Amino acid sequence: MASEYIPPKVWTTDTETGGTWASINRPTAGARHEQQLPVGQHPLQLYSMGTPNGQKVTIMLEELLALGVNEAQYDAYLIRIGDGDQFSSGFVEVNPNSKIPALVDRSVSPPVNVFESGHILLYLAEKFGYLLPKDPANKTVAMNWLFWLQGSAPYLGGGFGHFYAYAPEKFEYPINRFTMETKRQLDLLDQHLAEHRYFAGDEYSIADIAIWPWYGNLVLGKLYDAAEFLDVASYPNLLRWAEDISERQAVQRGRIVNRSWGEEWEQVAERHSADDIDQALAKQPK
Ligand SMILES: N[C@@H](CCC(=O)N[C@@H](CS)C(=O)NCC(=O)O)C(=O)O
Repeated sequence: MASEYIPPKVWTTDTETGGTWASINRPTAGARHEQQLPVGQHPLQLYSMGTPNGQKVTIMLEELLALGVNEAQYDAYLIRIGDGDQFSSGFVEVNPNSKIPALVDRSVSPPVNVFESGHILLYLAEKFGYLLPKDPANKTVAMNWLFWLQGSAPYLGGGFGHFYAYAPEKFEYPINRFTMETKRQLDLLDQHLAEHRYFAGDEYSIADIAIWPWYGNLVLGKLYDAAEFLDVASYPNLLRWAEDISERQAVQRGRIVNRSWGEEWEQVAERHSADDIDQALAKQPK
């Protein structure tokens, strides 16, 4: 299998890579334009988009609200990453890595900036004292799987998803490589869930909230349209867990916040009160 491409001595940015997302990629970090972020009335300000990484945080916030934590009220503003909103000066001040989700906790003075979705889950779990096991052994298990997700999802998203769904052509080598790894991950999750109801045992936790938007959506056919290709029926325990979690009200609410695609009823571009989500869900076809 000969490749025509011979890497130059020094890579430069003038190569047209093509594919979805290519137009926003640059080899430099930092703000590209001046614009401040909007600020709403609630203690927590979320700047995000309803991708799997964004869904983690909105599901977490909806779970906290369902538990009666009123201090978890939040304003969620849509950051359109395809339009480069993550490169505004305001966003970069909150997250210098220019990736959604980013959270500002304005209940404390000075306000605290939190980035990296896994860290946002941990920050909220610790702040409010929910969704992270109290027992040290179970907490360790939850943290194992939370860190696992943060390290593993990029192979699913940046690897498999990119080459299967977004790349300008279907290249066999990377699709094989990342399908192999994705199926290994699915088998790992399936084996763990054969023995446990949730990732940290009997207790639903931030580990499940982190993993579901990626691997739950994937096996339910809601990510990359790849359920058949990956033969997801061969992971019955993972499917059972994914379906179980998708029935949670907070998951049904959180997954549609900051969403700008899909069915019209499920696009809650911004969330400022529970009513924004209630109104969308009321339009859901029965
Ligand atoms: N490790 C980060 C990953 C965040 C991430 O990759 N966000 C994507 C959307 S899912 C993004 O903002 N991409 C915009 C860009 O790369 O310019 C996290 O978990 O928060």
